[in-house]
Amino acid sequence: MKTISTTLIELPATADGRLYGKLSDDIYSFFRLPSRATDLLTAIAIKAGYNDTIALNPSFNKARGRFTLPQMKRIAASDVVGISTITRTAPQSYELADYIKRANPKAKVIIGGPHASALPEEALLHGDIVVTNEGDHTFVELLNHMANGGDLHGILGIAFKNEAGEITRTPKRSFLTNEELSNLPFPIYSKNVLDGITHVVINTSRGCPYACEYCAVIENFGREFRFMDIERTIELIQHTLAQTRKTVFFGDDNFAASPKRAKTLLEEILNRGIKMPQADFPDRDRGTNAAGVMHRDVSLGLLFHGISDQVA
Ligand code: B12
Ligand code: SF4
Repeated sequence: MKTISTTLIELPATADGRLYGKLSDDIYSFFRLPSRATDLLTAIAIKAGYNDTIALNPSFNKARGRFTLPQMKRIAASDVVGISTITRTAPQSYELADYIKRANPKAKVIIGGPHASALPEEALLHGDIVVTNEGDHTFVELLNHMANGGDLHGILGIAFKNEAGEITRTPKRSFLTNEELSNLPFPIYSKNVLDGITHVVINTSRGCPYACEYCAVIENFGREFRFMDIERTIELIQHTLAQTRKTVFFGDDNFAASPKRAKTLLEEILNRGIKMPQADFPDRDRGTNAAGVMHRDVSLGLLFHGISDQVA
């Protein structure tokens, strides 16, 4: 197997959408969170044997939002550069992809995330391959492809340009099952990230059974609510808290989509005496008093209620 050097990047939001533009100054500036996908994808690549994989998040550099010289060198020497996008960070991500293609033409630029998933044709104007929807398995298959060769047509859930320059989309990949979610490795955070964050994000489930028409979650992660088993979730919480005592932000699409599971999880946190630093997360309570247990007993605070709560 060929050794591959892989660098994963998520860029911060900027006021003008430029790569090195002024960083956005909004409510999210109060919270400094790790990247959504890159620390998890790094762990997944390393578990698959691609040890030379790192995630860069320039938000945590001294010059916030700007790459350091060693990071620029790393990007310029990488075989694969993966960029994670939401709509808010897409323009600067494309600017970065164009820069990488000029500075390091041999690198394969892979773009993923909710924005590229929704508009793969747009992302392919800048990257070589777009990963749509969940990338956990797709990313490993792409790295296998880079290492061993093979036919991209056999990899589900991607878009790329064929030799004639035409855009090819392979069939969608099934969403991860509960068991597959439970078997994912835990995200690997660099010291830079652990030192820089104000909150750490823990995701215990994916998908949402509702269907608010403006929401990208359903398109990206599906309507079937999938979740890690309780034991694995507790392990993830303990593993994360052993690295940092920063406040936990549960980033699940809909943490309490199964109120019963939410309550069981909270009770397990209590029963095992896990001391949670004060935390925030979205909730859909539906009469189970999960929110009450959170506030009163597990000392979790600040729920993020979606607008959907008023309209659903
Ligand atoms: C938690 C969360 C937040 C948190 C914290 C984010 C964080 N750093 O963790 C907070 C509250 C801060 C937040 C803020 C915002 N958010 Co938000 N957020 C989420 C949520 C619920 C989970 C994110 C997450 O951790 N996902 C888990 C990771 C693993 O999933 P992922 O990033 O999609 O990655 C997977 C795939 O996409 C793919 N992938 C992703 N990148 C890459 C890259 C490569 C190379 C590959 C191969 C694969 C790949 O593989 C991954 C594993 O399967 C998502 C919903 C969702 N389901 O994603 C919305 C979501 C991402 N947010 C969204 C939005 C709109 C915002 C805001 C712009 C809100 C606003 N209107 O101001 C802000 C932006 C703030 C900012 N400065 O960036 C939208 C984005 C839609 C879009 N068009 O891009 C989403 C999808 C929700 C929605 N309702 O539609 N958000
Ligand atoms: S309840 Fe929330 S996550 Fe679910 S579809 Fe509506 S806005 Fe999206």
